[in-house]
Amino acid sequence: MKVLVLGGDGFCGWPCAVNLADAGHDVVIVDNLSRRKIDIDLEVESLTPITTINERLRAWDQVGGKAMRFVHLDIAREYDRLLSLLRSERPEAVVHFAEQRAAPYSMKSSATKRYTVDNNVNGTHNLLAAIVESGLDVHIVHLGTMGVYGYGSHRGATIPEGYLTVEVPQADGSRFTEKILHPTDPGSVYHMTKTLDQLLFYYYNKNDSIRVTDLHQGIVWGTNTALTDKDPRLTNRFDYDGDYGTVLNRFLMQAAIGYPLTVHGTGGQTRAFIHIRDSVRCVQLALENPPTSGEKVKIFNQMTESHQVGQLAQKVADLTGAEIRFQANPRKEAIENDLIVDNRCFIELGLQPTTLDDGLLAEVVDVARRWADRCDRSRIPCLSAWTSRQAEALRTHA
Ligand code: NAD
Ligand code: USQ
Repeated sequence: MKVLVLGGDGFCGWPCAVNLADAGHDVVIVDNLSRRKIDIDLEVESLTPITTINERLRAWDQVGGKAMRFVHLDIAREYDRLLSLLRSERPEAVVHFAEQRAAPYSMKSSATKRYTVDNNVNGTHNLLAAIVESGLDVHIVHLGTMGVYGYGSHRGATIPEGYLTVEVPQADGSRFTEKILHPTDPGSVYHMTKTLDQLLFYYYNKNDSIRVTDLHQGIVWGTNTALTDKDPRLTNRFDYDGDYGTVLNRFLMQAAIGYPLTVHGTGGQTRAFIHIRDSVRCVQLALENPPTSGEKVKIFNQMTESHQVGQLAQKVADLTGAEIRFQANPRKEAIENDLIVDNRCFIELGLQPTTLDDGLLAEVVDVARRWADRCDRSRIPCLSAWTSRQAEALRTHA
């Protein structure tokens, strides 16, 4: 099928695009390369050396992959070009990765808060409005986040896949049940944009019957897939810095270079995780199992396991001998939370979860060791504070 991959030059998007091309789909990558520009602005680089998008595509051709095309376009700001692209390509599906995805970056300043909201909300809305204006029947597969549910106390309840069945008491003592979107509880401006995306999908699905699958993805770890490993020019990015690096990849990279593992607070935070290989597989499964016409937004929890941050650090320390260092938490977040997640949709579609114990942790440490000399240690600390109170705690405990 013809698929536009919005944000196909990014960490999740690039391995997904090559996987879809490898599966025989006709892939057009759409990206404004803003992620590469943010690296320049922050004066940091992917730990792994990544080639330009055009070099990636040439390499993909040379290893015999089904050719992909690239369109440089900003989906949040170039509405008319986005509409023309839809009209000329007539895709059956659009996979939407094209958002500013780092919580710490979104909390750096009012400028990055505003950029994150403008970019993410406008981008998603432009896509929806353009699909309606084009008159095409396009299935949107969107990368959302587990963070929409929030990490407060779920009081031991299992988080369902998007919808919650509630019982509403009436004044006369009777009750009725209803299936509603699970209440949202964002923990950063970035996570808030994903909760706004959810409402945009809900509305356009109701009003215009747009078919949407929203993937509530956990923290992605790992770096390459079998396909991006085929040639060094296809190598995926590896973010390790305090703004874009995510917790498990950071711990593995810190262990590789002999930097104490940076646990925020007590390490009691529990989060959902998924390996990049499973992330890529889930997107393909979602694409190939679209909602039917008139079906409400499909929501899948795209995660395979939950772990406490402190326990992850201990696991990495046991594997590598790394030291653990507890730090003042730059985020305003619960000290500890439970997280039990229903992920049956993907399991029923055939996903075979990759788990932390599969030797893949060691593989990431090896990748990080290979590129250790590219690491700028001064960029490891997380300095983006959620409020002035957290900023003060960071200064006091520095
Ligand atoms: P990334 O920053 O590496 O990739 C995003 C890509 O989108 C970049 O190439 C960027 O240049 C592009 N982009 C951003 N705004 C754009 C715009 N307006 N127009 C065109 N292109 C634009 O991020 P990622 O880690 O690949 O994440 C992709 C998606 O998956 C995001 O929506 C993110 O919220 C979601 N997600 C990521 C993770 C994770 O752990 N990385 C976990 C859960 C969900
Ligand atoms: N943390 C540490 N030490 C670190 C880095 C982080 O203890 O060095 C802690 C944070 O305080 C937080 C947890 O680890 O409690 C997760 O942080 P993270 O940066 O790994 O993940 P997060 O900010 O939630 O964002 C990432 C992606 C985002 C995606 C989200 C999925 O950047 O795009 O939406 O994971 S989820 O966490 O399920 O919401």
